Amino acid sequence: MRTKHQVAVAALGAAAVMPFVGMTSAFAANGDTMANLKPVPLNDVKGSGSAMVSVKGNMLTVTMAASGLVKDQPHAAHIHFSAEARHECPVAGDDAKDDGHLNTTDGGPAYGEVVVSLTKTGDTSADSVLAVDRFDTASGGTISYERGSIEVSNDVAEAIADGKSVVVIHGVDYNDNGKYDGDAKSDLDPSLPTEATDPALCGVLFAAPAGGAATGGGGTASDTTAPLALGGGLLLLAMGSGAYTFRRARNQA
Ligand SMILES: [Cu+2]
Repeated sequence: MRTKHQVAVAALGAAAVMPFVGMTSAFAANGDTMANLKPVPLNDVKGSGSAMVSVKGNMLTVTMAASGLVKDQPHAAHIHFSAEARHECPVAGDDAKDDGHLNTTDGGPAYGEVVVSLTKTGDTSADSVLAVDRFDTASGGTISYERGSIEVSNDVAEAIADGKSVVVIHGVDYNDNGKYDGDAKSDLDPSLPTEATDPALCGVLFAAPAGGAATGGGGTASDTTAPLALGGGLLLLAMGSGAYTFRRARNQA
């Protein structure tokens, strides 16, 4: 049973915390988001993966796991967002040139511009969009990525927390010879083959359910949870037990 003294301390504690909470929400976004990474249509990708982005003010912590990528080749990876974009992954109908593949530009109307470069070291801004020496090279076709203290603008932080941003991992292998080559040049950098920069995996970062994502293992088994189980071992470890249910994932192409 509580004494009057204990009640007073509890009340004081709440009073001290509440102005801080109000201040935080007034200036910045907060929240956890999750993306189920699936193959981009038309690009001959069979991999899968998952990503979690935690937003605290202007700072992001990103955890990402993927498998089935072109082995031992640099894979540029970004968070994309533009206010005018659809906040979706591209569909086959986005193939503007009708050349049978979706390059990075084709996906623009769906996912927008690069707002964060998921480099392993150094700069994480859009300036590092093709900093190939600082992206994961997918040893054995697998990426296990984790990085904190990624600073973004207020607008980007809010967009991510609101479920409007998209994670894209680039790098495909149309002729299936284990490397980036071919005559078609990248739409981003003509010195690179288009295989090096075409989008491979994509997923919208949806807001995780309020109060945390853990459902105690009661999540519904479906095709949307299978890739997470395959590719997201590291991620699940980071999140603790329980499975996310991607309520809107089925709407993605
Ligand atoms: Cu990208």
